[in-house]
Amino acid sequence: MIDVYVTAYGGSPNVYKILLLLEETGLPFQLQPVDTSKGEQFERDFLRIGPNNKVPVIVDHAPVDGGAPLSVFESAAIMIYLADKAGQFIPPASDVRARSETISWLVWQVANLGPYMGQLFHFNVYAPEKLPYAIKRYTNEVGRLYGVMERRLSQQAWLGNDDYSIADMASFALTSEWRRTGHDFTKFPNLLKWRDRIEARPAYTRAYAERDYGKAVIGGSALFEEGTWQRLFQQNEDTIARYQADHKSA
Ligand SMILES: N[C@@H](CCC(=O)N[C@@H](CS)C(=O)NCC(=O)O)C(=O)O
Repeated sequence: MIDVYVTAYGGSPNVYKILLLLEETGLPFQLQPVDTSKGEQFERDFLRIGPNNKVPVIVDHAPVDGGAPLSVFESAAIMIYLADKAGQFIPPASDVRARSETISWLVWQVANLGPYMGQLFHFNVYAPEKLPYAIKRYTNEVGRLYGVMERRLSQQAWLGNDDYSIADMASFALTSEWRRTGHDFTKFPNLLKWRDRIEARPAYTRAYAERDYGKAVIGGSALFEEGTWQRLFQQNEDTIARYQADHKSA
């Protein structure tokens, strides 16, 4: 059994990446909600498995070496671990070219599309002041990144190599947010066709619509509630110590 630590209020693209993969592979898993709006990601027990105080994190209770439960944090690392375990959606180590292409496009997502979209939403939606320079800067950069995907997908069906892989799942999971970025998608026809192909897969429906996680509050107006906004968007180097001092048992 694999425990998957997820946001309690649903809606996290980084969590959906993992659910998409698990639903495709059929590996047994169960969700462990972490209420990041209340600060549960700062608790000692969680930090032992998720030292970056973010979800997703997994704990595999039956790792292939037969040893103690094994934890993995960071969505890309989790995807590589699970795909290797299942022997699916990532080329094997012996196929050096296809594997390195797949990992390049996976890392491209976590190093580029994810953080820049995150900043764009922050300045568009969550920032108390509307800063035109920041909004323009991140809108431009996200547009550039859509262009990078569009060029790749005009040359081949999938981002990584010849087959649907963890590289596609990772970038796809950001699609739930695409409607909110304000870009003109008529410029990215191949990207839209790629998205439709993934949405036609039964694993997509299971991950997004059938599980309780998919049915939870999407995006969460909860994020604007008293204290939550500060806990999520005003973190600094003192946050964990302050939280643990205020919650002695944590
Ligand atoms: N680079 C991380 C990003 C994970 C991330 O941003 N997680 C968010 C939810 S989508 C989170 O746990 N936020 C809680 C916090 O920042 O305290 C990954 O790819 O796994």
